[in-house]
Amino acid sequence: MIDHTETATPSTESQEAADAAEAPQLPGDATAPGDATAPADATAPADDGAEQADLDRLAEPDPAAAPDDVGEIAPEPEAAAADAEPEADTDADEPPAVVAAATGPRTVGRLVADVLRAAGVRYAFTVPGESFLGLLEGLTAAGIRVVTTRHEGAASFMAEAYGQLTGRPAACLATRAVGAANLAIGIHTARQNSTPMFVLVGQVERAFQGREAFQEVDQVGSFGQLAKWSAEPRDAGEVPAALAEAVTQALGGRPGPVLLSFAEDLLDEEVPAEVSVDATRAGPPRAEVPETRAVLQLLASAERPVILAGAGVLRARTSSDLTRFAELLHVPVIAAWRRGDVISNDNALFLGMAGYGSPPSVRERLEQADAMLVIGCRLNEVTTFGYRIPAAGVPWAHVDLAPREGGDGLLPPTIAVRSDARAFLRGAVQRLRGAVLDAGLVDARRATNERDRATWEQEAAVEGGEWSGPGIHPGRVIATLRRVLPDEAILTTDAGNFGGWAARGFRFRRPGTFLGPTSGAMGYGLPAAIAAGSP
Ligand SMILES: Cc1ncc(C[n+]2csc(CCOP(=O)(O)OP(=O)(O)O)c2C)c(N)n1
Repeated sequence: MIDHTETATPSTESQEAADAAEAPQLPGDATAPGDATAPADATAPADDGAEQADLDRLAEPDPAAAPDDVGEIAPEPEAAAADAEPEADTDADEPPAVVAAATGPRTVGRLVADVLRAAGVRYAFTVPGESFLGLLEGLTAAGIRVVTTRHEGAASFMAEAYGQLTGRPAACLATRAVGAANLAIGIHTARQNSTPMFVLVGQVERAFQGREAFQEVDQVGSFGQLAKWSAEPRDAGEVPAALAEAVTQALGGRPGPVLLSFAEDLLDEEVPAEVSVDATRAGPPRAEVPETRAVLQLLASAERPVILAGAGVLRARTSSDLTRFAELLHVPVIAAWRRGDVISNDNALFLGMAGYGSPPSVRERLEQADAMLVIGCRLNEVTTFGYRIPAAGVPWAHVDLAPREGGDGLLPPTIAVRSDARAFLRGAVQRLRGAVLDAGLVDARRATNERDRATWEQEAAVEGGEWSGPGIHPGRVIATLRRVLPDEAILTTDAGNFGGWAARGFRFRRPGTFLGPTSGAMGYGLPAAIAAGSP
């Protein structure tokens, strides 16, 4: 047994592409990948004859082709057909409507619930406990569906999985100390997965605090430290500011879990009718035109550039834009660890997933890059093979909600772009449409990409080879799953050497079809699958 590793080295042999099958829509999202109709290959640049040296046009693009509001660019008809991801933040899976709008004074529990609902929370996962009954009542009244589990660990994983899959935060709730401590694994997972999540825990009534009362513990100072931010408001007057900060922290910048601890008696206290909390959030940051131009020049002028793409692309529902971007520049894409569904693995430019289970060609290709775009990826230890990617001396751009700033022995990017992945990609694709690349460079890239793809395909096949047992050949299991599962099926996993077989051998065809903990937490797979199937 190997702690925290998934280092299986599956044997190799070719793997047939699986038959596509009719599939149910992604649960909980009416505009989910099931709506997709075509791979994103319709927007490749024109024929080679048009590809002549004209990098100046990258430097000075037609202003009309680069509107300021890049997020508003309407997709072209063929691009729309290729869009495999749902629009972000759809209300299609609307759970129960608000039972009764709160008019007049509200309890703190109801105020909390109303703010969560306004922040986008539709589901709360919990093992109910008596220390937060006031909050449970508020949730139902506010129109948040409460799902009960048998263990708080599962509740926290379900909330994380729901947030990871939909981009919308879910909540998990637990009773003071004993239940709350069980949420720890999911809080940690949400932190490492950059998933927005609200963690709400009951606390000992205020009159008894400080005496090591029944189930009393410093929740903010203990497992609250696993969260991105945590607080325990002392009285009703502190609650609005704490809620506003919780929303900002959970959804702003690099998203993450926040923990709020409430004394049982505080939840039942009333706040005046005029008390309100502003839960509105500013839109995500967007790349400036000169930044986009600099990134395009970096990739266009390199010989062996590569794109390393992570969860930020999935969260922004912008996989089809990434595919288009890569195709326009002829730059291959490698997925960050556990983000293997970031673009279709059948795309000729996809060169595998980094991290545990990856074949040697993935690391080699990353190390050979002479320029790199890292997008929507925090460059964690596993993805970077121990912080060795990007390699020293290689120019690289980091497009992220929280681009790396350097420090802690980590190399800063050559170009840091604080931007939502979708905003960057849409702007960049728009600029690239009018640009013309050097024909010789394009030919060279095509040849290299074909060779690299063939190497990866050969190394990443898992079905063949000897298997002396026990049980069934794991590679066979993965290959069979690919054959029988519809493209829209969502695969979930947790930690263990078995994960290496899926990491290397499964072929994702749609974004939003994989859920896994970058925390390496065991026990995630089943609750995540249940959450993925939430109605
Ligand atoms: C919650 C949790 N506990 C412990 C670990 C450490 N750990 C990682 S893999 C593993 C063993 C997994 O065994 P199994 O599920 O049988 O899969 P295998 O590795 O044998 O394929 C353990 C204990 C962990 N990652 N998460």
